[in-house]
Amino acid sequence: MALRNDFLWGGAIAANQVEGAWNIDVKGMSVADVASYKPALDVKDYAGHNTVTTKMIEEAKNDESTEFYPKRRGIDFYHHYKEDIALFAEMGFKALRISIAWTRIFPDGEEEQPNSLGVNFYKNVFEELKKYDIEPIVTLSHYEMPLHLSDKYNGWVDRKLVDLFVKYAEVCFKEFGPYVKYWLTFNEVDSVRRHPFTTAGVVEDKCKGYSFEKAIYQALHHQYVAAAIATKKCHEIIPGSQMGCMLTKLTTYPNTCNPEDVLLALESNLDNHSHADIQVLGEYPPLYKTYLKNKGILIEKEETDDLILKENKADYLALSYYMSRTESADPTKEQAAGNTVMGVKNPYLPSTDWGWQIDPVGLKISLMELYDRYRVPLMIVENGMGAKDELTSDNKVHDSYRIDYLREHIREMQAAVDLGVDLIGYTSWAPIDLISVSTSQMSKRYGYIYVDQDDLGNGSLDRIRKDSFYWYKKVIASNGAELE
Ligand code: BGP
Repeated sequence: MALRNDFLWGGAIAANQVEGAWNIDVKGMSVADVASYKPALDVKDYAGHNTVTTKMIEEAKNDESTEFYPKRRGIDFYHHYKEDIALFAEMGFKALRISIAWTRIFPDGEEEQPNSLGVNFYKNVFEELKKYDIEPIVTLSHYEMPLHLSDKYNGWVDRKLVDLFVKYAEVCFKEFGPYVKYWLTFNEVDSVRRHPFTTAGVVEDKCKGYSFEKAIYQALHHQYVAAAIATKKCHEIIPGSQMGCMLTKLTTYPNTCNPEDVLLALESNLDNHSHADIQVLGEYPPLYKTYLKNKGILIEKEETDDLILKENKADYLALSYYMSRTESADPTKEQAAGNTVMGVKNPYLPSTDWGWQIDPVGLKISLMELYDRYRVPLMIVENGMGAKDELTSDNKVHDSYRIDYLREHIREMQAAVDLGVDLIGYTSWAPIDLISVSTSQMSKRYGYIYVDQDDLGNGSLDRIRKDSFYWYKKVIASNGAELE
């Protein structure tokens, strides 16, 4: 079985990691603008490094530099978007996943009227994509909410955020509806649990009268409700639109057939799926409800919340997939890193330079699992390999390791489609080098296009085609048939 003829091949980027221009054209500060450079991030301790305090935020606000806050400069897509989109078009992209920076539309999140300069910027980007027939896939919130809403309300803990987000979403639907059919609400909504500040603006030392843990689950609930209301508005405002939800697919294996290992893996997978259950199936799963109850966490809900979730399910399920993880009941087992998660080292899998375990078959397993469970179209909206690239003296990047990674994942993706999985697209992360979410490094490169910039922001910002650029071009032209 071949991939569908209208298969959405392309790439995915996020505003906070590419745009730069953090303080111009009336843009407000976002949570990403205070994310510091962490070159020595210990991949064995992601959790510790995700702690964000009010003091750290205040320090960042008083520091104008972009050197230690690299997401402020990104790769200056704000001024290079025409050049970058032309390169994506040269590769034959059918789709580009981008996100809208909420702070360009509502700088503080609470203004009465949207910022026309921000609206115009995205209209220009969409016009440019249209020129090349590239379908935009747009995420409304990708780790870039207004910092003001974190400061004032402790982010999504406050119900007020639901209304503010819906207002922002409505502006996007009205302004960009003529260009955009495919939407996503929250990037990796499950990540509120792993990095609550980045995803939901929640700061531990601001939790007064409630626990940090309660704050996290409350924030998640508000995001689910906001996503459901946004889905309804999207359908009303843009006929024929498709609203997806997005999950970090963290497929977990048992380390052995010891039932204790199997149970741990099951719990981890159920936990991961619970976020999609709420958004695609429209309700909190029973086991998840009991889990929260046993933890003593009572989520504050409005009377109509359950109905809102039930009536406004996601049209499709988008996922990011980078690695798999393994669980063991034996605490002495060696650990391995992953996408802001840890797990037991899997002896069958190699790892990237950042210690993420490479598992193409895991992608096939993930797609089978998700399609069997949800029966809605799936879209892979992130998959890729962060690596240290070397630019040769004649301006080439021979990134055969990246080609190998992507080839094997695409192969397994096709194998899942052969088995009957309904897959509508694949946008790899990321088609162009950008600033890493977890470490804010530039040197963790994902692109088919090399960007001449180092970790401290030195460089010409020139765009250079890597070997993988030519390879991906052939993959798209052959609709996935030519992978070698
Ligand atoms: C995903 C995020 C992306 C992206 C990617 C790679 O979870 O949605 O924004 O950055 O991870 O992570 P990193 O940048 O830390 O390598």
